[in-house]
Amino acid sequence: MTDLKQSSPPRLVAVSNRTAYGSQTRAGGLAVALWDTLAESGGLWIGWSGKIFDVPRRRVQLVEEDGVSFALVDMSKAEYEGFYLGYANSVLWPVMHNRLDLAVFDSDYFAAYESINRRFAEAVEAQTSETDIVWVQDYHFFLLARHLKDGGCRRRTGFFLHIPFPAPEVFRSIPNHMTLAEGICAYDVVGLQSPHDCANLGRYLHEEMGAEKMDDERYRIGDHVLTMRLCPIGIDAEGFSLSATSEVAEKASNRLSRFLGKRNLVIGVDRMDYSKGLPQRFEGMATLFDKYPDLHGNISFTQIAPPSRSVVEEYAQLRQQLDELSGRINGDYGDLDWIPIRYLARGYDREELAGLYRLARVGLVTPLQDGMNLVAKEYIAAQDPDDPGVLVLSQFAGAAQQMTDALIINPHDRNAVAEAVREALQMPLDERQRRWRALYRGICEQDINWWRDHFLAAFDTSGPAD
Ligand code: ADQ
Repeated sequence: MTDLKQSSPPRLVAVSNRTAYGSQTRAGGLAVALWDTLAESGGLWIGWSGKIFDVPRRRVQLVEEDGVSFALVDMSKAEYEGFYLGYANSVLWPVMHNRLDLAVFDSDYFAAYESINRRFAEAVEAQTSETDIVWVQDYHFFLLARHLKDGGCRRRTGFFLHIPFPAPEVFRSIPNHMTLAEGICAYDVVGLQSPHDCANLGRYLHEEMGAEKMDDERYRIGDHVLTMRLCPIGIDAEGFSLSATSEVAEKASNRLSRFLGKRNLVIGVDRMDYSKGLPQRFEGMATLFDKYPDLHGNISFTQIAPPSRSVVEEYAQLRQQLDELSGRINGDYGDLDWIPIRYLARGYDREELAGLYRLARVGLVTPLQDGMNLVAKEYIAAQDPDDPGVLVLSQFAGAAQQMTDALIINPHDRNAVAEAVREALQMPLDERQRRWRALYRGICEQDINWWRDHFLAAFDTSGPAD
């Protein structure tokens, strides 16, 4: 068994594609939770430098900021295209979100993925020691621990998957799925967002790798023991709640209020991504306007969705689809003094967002697949306890497994979306308060620090049975 009973805590080493180095927007969330823990343990954060060079370079730049050390790895243009745009975002992202139809299986992408995972493993080996805990973030690095082991490097390694783990039938369609699975099995601890993800990975490992379940969390695969921990990510609920009444938040909220007048605000906030179900959400709102003419002129649906990964074709197409849909719906239902859908293709800073969430009578979070969805939690944290809004949440967001007091809907069912928004708009104050209190308690109990501690505590019990 791993022995962590030493006088000082082990040093934590985080690995992620992007680090928070030099970031102006570290406020809240994962970056802060990791940063605090790294600073406390004199830790190190390894990630991509953000720089792309025409030719491959093996440089690892060592820098420091606010008590945290960073090891920043460069990529060549070809590596960035094959690893990041290619394998990570055109194979793994679509497949893990159940969109096999969008996956582009190109063997050059996989070669780039392997090579970058090896490069990062070499950086981990060079920059860490056996007593460190190496915590790897997300689908960019399924193979990192495998490469460490193959190079004879012994480290305690954990991996957290921020996105869903799909049904084994879907995962198996990736040509290199067995290599990825061997990658997963090389970690000591694997953290997942929802019970559904745990069930899917558990079944896959049993069927493909012959994994035997030892207890609630541990699987034996050959002579290796893997701890699979259910570890839903949270937010800094109290901090976010405070920021919703900050000066910046109130300024943003006042600006929007002036435009809204007496209309109720229904808000959506998402990265522009096909997993977020934006066209379906727009159609759901069109159904609402169609069924309930009494709402015309009385509500405003505002969707904030800054473009992301716009060089990947599917993302550019989505942008076009949303432009067309919102134009059509506004053309069909709008009037001289009413724009039914306001669609803003840009981001806002966290405090501004908090103010906008607080102003909204309904928070509409309807992804088709989502590992967790932090917007759902932020919306709840931002509400006024005396007069809270209502969260309408997709059953396919990891958050739905925890946030059962939201109005849970199937995002493919436009009628269900319309009816839930209608119900939310009509919900009596006492029911809104009761639902909000339960939801707020939940996000405070399992906040971002709980998430970090719960994951790292798995190292206390990981390893073979005594
Ligand atoms: P994402 O898919 O990026 O992350 P999500 O959890 O929805 O998703 O949001 C992450 C953050 O981005 C939130 O803090 C949110 O406020 C911010 N954000 C979203 N839209 C924004 C906008 N329009 N303007 C400004 N900020 C915006 C992945 C997984 C998720 C999982 C997270 C964390 O896909 O399922 O919840 O990681 O594990």
